[in-house]
Amino acid sequence: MSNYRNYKKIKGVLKLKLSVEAEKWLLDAKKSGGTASFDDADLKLTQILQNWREADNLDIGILGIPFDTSVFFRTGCRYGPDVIRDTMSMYANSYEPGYGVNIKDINIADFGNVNVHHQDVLETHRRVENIVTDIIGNGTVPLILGGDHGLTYPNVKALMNNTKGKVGVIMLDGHLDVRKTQDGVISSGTPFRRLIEEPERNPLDPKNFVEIGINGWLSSKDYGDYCKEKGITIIPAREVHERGYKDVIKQALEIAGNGTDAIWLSVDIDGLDSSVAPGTCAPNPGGLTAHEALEIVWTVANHPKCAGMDLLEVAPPLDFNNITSIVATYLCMQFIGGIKNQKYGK
Ligand SMILES: [Mn+2]
Repeated sequence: MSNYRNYKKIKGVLKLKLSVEAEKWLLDAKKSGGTASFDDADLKLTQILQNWREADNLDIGILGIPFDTSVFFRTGCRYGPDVIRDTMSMYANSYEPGYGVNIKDINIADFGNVNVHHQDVLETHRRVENIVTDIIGNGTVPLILGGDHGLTYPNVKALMNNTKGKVGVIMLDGHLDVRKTQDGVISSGTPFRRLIEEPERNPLDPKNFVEIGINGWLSSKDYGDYCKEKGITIIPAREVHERGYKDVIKQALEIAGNGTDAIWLSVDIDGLDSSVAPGTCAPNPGGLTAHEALEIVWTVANHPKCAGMDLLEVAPPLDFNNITSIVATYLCMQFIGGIKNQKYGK
């Protein structure tokens, strides 16, 4: 006879009860892996996350958008937010010895995921813009986990909604993302043309827009010409490798910060080389190295005008050994640490 049957027979009621020993080794399901520190000197990111509903003010708010309806071919980045969170909860500690930065005292919460409408791109974008506008309106810097790159339109629009003057954008990406809205359909390749052409208030001035990491044979000449005509600054991945990221990021911050009130950082994971970011719709051989991307994110986050970041196109079903979610986690931590350093110092 099983123990279960014995239990019922002895107690006379059917009530779930685990032993003290069994309960001790179970984690809260929402933080799976997160509090599993084997050393009490460790302080994990998940241990400093606050409940946003109870917080007075937040420096940073994490938000997931599990939406990939706008991806052309290989979908899967709708699973990005939750897998990146799981990876963060396992890997992310609160101190970076190289920078000497400790994020222990930053006010940070996870807002969870947007309840998206998988069949309706514009309705999803409306919900996202609404939520992110409110988050920024509370003085919180959003760290947004996508989701497809089309979502950068409502994300940056939310910053525009909160800004009197212009917004500059620094984007890491293998692709130009200035596609036209073909047959009325918004794709993951359209966000930046939309940001330049659609907002009624403070549209993106192409002179404040920098694309870093452009690479490969996946773009069209029409769109290259569009970027040139508009005055968008394109810094191909090979130029970053040859000039060095420090010089590139200095130029990018000057352009995105010139006459603007705020800078948005948009990271498409396919801007990174496919050796470190294979788990995405369009992997990019020859893209930015992990080192270049990590230092660019760190430097932008340290700039006083940096007001938010989105990290897009991580597609766990296309990944190998979680490698893409791990580099995504590192990029997120560079951003969190950079904002901490920007606001409070080390
Ligand atoms: Mn993109």
